[in-house]
Amino acid sequence: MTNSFEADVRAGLSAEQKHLSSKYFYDDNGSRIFQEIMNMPEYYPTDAEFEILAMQSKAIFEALDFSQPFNIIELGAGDGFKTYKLLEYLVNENINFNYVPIDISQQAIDSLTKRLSERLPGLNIKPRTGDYFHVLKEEKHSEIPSLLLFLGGNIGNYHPDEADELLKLFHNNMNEGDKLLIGIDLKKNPLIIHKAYFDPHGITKRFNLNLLLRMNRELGADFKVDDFDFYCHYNPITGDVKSYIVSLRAQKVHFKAMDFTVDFDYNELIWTELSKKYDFEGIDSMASRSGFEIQENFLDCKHYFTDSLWVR
Ligand code: AVI
Repeated sequence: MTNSFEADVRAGLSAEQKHLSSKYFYDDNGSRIFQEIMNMPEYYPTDAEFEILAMQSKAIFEALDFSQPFNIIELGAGDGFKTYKLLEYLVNENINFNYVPIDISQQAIDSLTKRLSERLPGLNIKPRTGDYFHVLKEEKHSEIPSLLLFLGGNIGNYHPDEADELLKLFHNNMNEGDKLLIGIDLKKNPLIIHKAYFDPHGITKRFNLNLLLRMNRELGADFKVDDFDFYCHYNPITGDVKSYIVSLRAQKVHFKAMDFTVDFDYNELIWTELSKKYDFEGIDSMASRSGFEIQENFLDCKHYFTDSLWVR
């Protein structure tokens, strides 16, 4: 991971428009800060998806129409809180399934496994740690049907071309009849989206600036975090939330471990994240571009978010 981190940092900070990938937000500190984001009242996707899974687990299970046993493979499981209600429903109904959570953070997977084993002792859990691009490829085709979970609106963090590529990769690693439940954040009143990302507590700012601390620690960089700020902007036409780190002065940053120096202009930006919002037309075309058929959309009561069930 460090080698591709190093290469991506070098390429991203050498580019005309500086950029870093938001996948590097999630070291153990970043994963902890993301938990704080999910607990903020302004960050509606967590509550919206929790409501969908709490209120509609039965409908989702029935829509699967799977023989038992089956697998539930969760990509980017995090602390698993969002999935808990679905798992709880299935365990309480004595449904025969294996839960295979995958996450990049060992700490998140450990705490998820511990919590779930305590709270749902009847759950058959087979945790995996790693980059799910790789882990999914490794997962052998199974004889039993699988439901892939890609929840939390993570697809919004991929640029449309990369999203297509990722969904095609899922498609290639699924058997015919397997299903994908994908969480997608919907376009809505721009002020609601703005507040969720430009939060008044400064937690999302900390989430972004943690990337500078990570580069200091892992790549020997000398970023002075106080010399950088955070900015983000929602474009309601395209549905793009774009997040940036802003250099508050002209400055040089040296990466000791990489023999690399970066010059920042006053107010220069590093683009760190895309959090794309979709409408149903956009969801339809994304599904068909990657070879899936949409079976059903499960929405929260405010219609902020959908867990969209796709069939391979
Ligand atoms: C993980 N992902 C879906 C979050 C999002 O909403 O794009 C990450 C995040 N970035 C800022 N706030 C939350």
